[in-house]
Amino acid sequence: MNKLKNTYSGVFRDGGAGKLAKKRYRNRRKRLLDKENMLMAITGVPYGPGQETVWAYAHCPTYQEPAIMYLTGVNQSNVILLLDPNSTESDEILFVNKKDFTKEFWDGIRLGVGDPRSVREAQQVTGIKDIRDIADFEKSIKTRFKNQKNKKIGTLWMEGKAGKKIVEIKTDHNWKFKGRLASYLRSWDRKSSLSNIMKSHFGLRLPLDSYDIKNVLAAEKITGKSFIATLKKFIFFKNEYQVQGFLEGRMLEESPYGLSFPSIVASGHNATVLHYMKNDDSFSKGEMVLMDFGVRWMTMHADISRTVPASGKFNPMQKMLYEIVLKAQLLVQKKARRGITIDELNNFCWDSINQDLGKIFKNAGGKLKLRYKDRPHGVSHLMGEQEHDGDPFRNYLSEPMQEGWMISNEPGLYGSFKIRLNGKLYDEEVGIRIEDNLLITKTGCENLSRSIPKTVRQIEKLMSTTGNE
Ligand SMILES: [Mn+2]
Repeated sequence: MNKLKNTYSGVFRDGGAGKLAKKRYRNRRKRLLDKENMLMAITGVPYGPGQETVWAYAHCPTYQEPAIMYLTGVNQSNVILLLDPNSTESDEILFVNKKDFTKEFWDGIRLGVGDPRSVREAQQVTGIKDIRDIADFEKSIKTRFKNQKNKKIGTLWMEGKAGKKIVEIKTDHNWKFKGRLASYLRSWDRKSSLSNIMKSHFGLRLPLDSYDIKNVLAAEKITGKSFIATLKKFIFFKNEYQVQGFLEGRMLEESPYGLSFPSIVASGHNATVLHYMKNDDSFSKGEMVLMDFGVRWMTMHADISRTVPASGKFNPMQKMLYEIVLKAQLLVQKKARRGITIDELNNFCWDSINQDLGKIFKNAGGKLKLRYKDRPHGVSHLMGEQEHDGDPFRNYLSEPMQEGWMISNEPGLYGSFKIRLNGKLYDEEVGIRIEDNLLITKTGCENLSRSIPKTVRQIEKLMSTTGNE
């Protein structure tokens, strides 16, 4: 059995729960069934990395639709989960492809149906007893639908509010699947309707459980260790991609689950591009380097940003600006607690930075031109099964935060700055971002990335400890 699980490790993530994994996923499905109490169908991603846009995104070991990942742990394309609270036959069905041994010769093992042994294996791995061929999905859901009293099917699609308007994401697999279910309903029963389970799903998924928190801490630990190793070698690196290669190499060495996202390594004025991706510039003397990076552990993510001087030592203006950002970051951490909103955190954060730019920087004779009005981006986003989790329209910004939510804490400062300090003129385009990951707790918050160095002293000290770590 253990051997079997290991064979399927790429397509089933136990989330760190080991033998208890099946129970944990079953409980999640049960809670959704209890909350919605209707027939539901949720789709996985239609294709895996490298399958559609041939070689693009080929390296992405965890790629499943996060809702399916959360409910089943199954990490393979072309699956559908059906939940049916009123059935006496089975209240959950997992639909997968037929076992295809030629395909497995090319791409590796998948859960499949078609011969009794494969079905047994799929049952053993996932703990779901009713496993069926995805080609039979329409037939199966039709039968189940006829037995429903409320003539409804629940499914997941991304919608939110933009002002008074309802907005929807109409390009993803969820939307396509919704269209497919809608066309079934039109032919079966014109009075029936689809119901969006997004709100209840996120309500259940966003507060992390103890396994999730352990997994985040594992991700933070690897991410932090890799960052420290990078700092100790930093003065030998001549450009952005050398830093990226080393940093990502260290992270990937310690996790089979892949990076949280492609790293940003942006030096000098490149750091004023918020999602800088080129990572191909050489370092010039005296500039800072902004890094936004992180690794996954199981399905959880670390999402960390640090800004360091390429030379190993901040100049006086860089230090002044860096500490303005750091002060705002510590303030956000102090204020983050259940009941308050991310909108409120944004006010604390950007007020603090804008006030300090006046009180500290301009007061000392500094001149600046920001690349934005008031605030460059939000200080926090939700995290979890996705590096950016929660509804993509971010309506959660105005909702009171709950215990168990994980959020980023990432103040930044981007623009041109000029000041004379101790008789020396500094004139630079600067991008600074400092990002940690906070868990909202009963009494406040816990900084899950607290052990990753970020003060000027800590960074300069590590960068002067060159050579072998
Ligand atoms: Mn982030």
